[in-house]
Amino acid sequence: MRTFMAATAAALTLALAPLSAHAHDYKVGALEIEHPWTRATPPGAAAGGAFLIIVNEGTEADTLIGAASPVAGRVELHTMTMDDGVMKMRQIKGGIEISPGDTATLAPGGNHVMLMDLKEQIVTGKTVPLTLTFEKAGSVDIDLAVSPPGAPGPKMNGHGNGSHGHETHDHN
Ligand SMILES: [Cu+2]
Repeated sequence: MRTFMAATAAALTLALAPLSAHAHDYKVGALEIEHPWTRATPPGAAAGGAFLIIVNEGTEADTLIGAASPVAGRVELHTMTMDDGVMKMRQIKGGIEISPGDTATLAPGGNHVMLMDLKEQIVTGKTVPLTLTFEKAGSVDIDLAVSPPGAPGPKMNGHGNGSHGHETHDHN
């Protein structure tokens, strides 16, 4: 009976998987991760930005403290600032805090996750695994959807943004 129940549960999980993949949202603790995406890279590119929305539905602040991906030698949290009219990126020390009820938007031109020392080319239409680690909620494995090179936003309705590209700057 136990085996039968387990098998049924597994079958149900499989049946539901395409639905959750389509929604492309993830949950860890009180945090909701929405629309994670990245851009296709040219062959030999050293780095690429990854973007997502984090909604804190809980009653305590939490902080995105790190990330990792099998396609990257290391993953950093970055912010972009204007310096003498030039966009510059720098690493965010101490992570990205999300207050209760708040939304952190990681998007081109602003805070983002940076995949550094890329081990493989990121190809349009595939997905890239990424593990996010939060101070309180712990870790969650997500898949980044891959948009074409230079895409201003994830490939979906109503979520485009007019920010400038992120593909031209240099990390070396
Ligand atoms: Cu960056």
